[in-house]
Amino acid sequence: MDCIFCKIVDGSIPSNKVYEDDSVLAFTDLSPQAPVHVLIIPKQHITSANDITSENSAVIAHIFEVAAVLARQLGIDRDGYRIVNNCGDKAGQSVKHMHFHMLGGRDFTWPPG
Ligand code: DGP
Repeated sequence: MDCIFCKIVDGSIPSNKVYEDDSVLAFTDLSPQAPVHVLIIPKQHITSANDITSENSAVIAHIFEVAAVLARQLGIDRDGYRIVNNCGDKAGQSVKHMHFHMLGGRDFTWPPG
């Protein structure tokens, strides 16, 4: 499958990894939008949030466990941070392998753009 994030998972595209285990990988975003900008992805290819099912949802729960650990490691847990999933074209999902942006190190506005 021609998927950038699957290639990051298999190592054929390099990345700056900040966390890895059997089912989840986290790496810094190529185009950071905040002082801390990490992408947390399931290693298995899930196209978007539309494709979460009872069969694959355990990895989503695990991603949020990893996020809590990473927030502490990255030093953003106390000040706060934002976790974002863009689903589909209108939300600006450019990579069709589901991922969560973890953004921190600055103030964020609401509502998002
Ligand atoms: P989204 O627009 O929500 O689909 O976010 C995709 C993000 O992926 C975007 O912030 C840029 C990042 N990105 C795209 N290609 C690469 C890559 O090859 N390496 C890394 N580290 N990040 C990438």
